[in-house]
Amino acid sequence: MQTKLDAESAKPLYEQIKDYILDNIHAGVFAPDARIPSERALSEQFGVNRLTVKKAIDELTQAGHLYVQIGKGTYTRRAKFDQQLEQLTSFTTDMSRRGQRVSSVILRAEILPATVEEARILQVAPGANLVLLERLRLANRVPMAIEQTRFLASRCGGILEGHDFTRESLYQVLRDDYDIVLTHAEQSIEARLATRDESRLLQIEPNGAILHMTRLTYMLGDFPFEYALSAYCGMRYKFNAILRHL
Ligand code: 16G
Repeated sequence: MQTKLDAESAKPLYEQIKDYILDNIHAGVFAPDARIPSERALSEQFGVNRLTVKKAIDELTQAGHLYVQIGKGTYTRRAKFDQQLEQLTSFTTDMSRRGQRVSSVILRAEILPATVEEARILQVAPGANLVLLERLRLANRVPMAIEQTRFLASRCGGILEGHDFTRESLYQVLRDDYDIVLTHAEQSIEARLATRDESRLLQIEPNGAILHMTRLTYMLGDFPFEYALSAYCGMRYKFNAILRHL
């Protein structure tokens, strides 16, 4: 691993410092969520101007490899969760597969009449009862996403009273207790900035990156059942798909 800078190299010094930091992250020398040496320490170590180090750190921060905790220092960012897009899975399944402990904070749980738009999407009459469940989803206590889901109350009476969604999986309850078999979903992903509340709940910087997902999930018989709007933390997720040639 590079420990000295090469003043003769065509590569600018700040780029060489970036390489040094990235190499240390990849080699595990700078562990995830660990503080890296300060600007001053790095500038002394390499015998360069502090501004050179600052430029390297700023660019790595912008690219999502590092984050700054004001008054504390600069830390390495944990690798993103890779998620396949082809499978219809629940948050609990996705995270459990990775050995993460799932928990949720309930933000809203109530029965509400469908608006005209919701009724159109879920193919029910306007005013039909929908369960609204909004949760902050955590993996090993780290906030990952805010999910707001609406689904047909007529199919699953008493679901909010009978279950503790701070720890239970909605998809599992639907399957085990209500015989609801979810078959497929249409999902879109858009980029946007976090609102103030989202930044606070997800513990990300103000205006942090959000991957906004809209999911319409169908049950057996091809009936729309769930309409979910989710705000996933852009810095903690990466979505993958396999593309086949036409
Ligand atoms: C997923 C779904 C969400 C669903 C939830 C159920 C997206 C992108 N994903 O995260 O629609 O309500 O799983 O999770 O919206 P659970 O079974 O763990 O409660």
